[in-house]
Amino acid sequence: MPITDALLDSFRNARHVVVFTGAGVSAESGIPTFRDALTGLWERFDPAELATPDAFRRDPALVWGWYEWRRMKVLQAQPNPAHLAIAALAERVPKLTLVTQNVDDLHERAGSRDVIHLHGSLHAPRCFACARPHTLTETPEEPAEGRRLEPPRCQHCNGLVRPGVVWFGEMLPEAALQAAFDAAGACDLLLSIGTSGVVQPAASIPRVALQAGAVVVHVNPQPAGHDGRREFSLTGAAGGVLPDLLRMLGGRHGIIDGSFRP
Ligand code: BV8
Ligand code: ZN
Repeated sequence: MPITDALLDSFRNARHVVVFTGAGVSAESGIPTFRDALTGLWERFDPAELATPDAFRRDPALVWGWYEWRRMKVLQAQPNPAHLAIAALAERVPKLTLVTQNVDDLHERAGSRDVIHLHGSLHAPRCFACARPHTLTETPEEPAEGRRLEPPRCQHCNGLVRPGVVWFGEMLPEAALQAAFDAAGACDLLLSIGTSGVVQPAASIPRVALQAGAVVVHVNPQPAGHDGRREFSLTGAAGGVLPDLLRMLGGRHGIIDGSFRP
């Protein structure tokens, strides 16, 4: 569906916008989504299997190797025009709350502030036993196809260090989840970008906004919900659709050839 004047008006009149992102917003930075089949050492695994406390107990080196491989990919990646457009949009609207399911830091590296990470971060490892934070000194140099890698040990209790992400079957950080639901319930417009809307409770956030009377706009190459009244589906890659949206919103800020021109 094209970006209509009615939709642009909804953006212009919005006092509070929530931007809710999934793996698709980082796809154009070369970060595989969860839909993309795993490769190399992990190709025979389902991500939802690997991203569990049981998988880590069973084979810590397999799981730690996977996360260090992902952390390496993220450190080698750059924010893409979608991340930049979201950071620019925050300057264009009175209030913007950015909620992400992603464990990368590409939103922050694009200039977004106060990003709510529902599922944790690749850059916040902690001890699996005593939960104390652990500082990773070296930059991961993982072979392209990945490898098993023994997790480091906790300096305090010698426990195994685990990635600072929320695994399946684990509770989400209470404050982040509450802040996300509060924002969804109070916003005028929610932009849902690059998510398949499968993983709960995060996947309920767009519906909370819709039920609270907000306009919901999905950005995804895969068509999503669309009733033409308060729910819209902009089908396309976020790195193309979002700069277009910002350009059409016009005014001071614009994204020119991928880099933000103040
Ligand atoms: C919990 C961190 C309480 C780790 C992640 C209710 C019903 C059914 C099941 C459940 C339920 N409640 C809870 C569950 C269980 C489970 C769940 O939801 N399972 C699913 C599989 C059904 N939820 C949990 O376990 C949650 N915890 O409920 O705790 C509890 C506790 C104890 C006992 C009982 C209850 C914890 C869930 C969090 C798991 N951790 N990530 C890591 O990263 O390794 S989830 C992870 O997967 C991501 O963070 C993200 O949330 C999800 C992947 O989804 P997306 O981001 O949407 O990505 P995906 O690849 O799927 O899709 C990409 C999309 O982008 C596609 O649509 C594609 O078309 C699009 N796209 C592609 N390119 C582009 C694009 N879009 C735009 N531009 C492009 N260029
Ligand atoms: Zn410890």
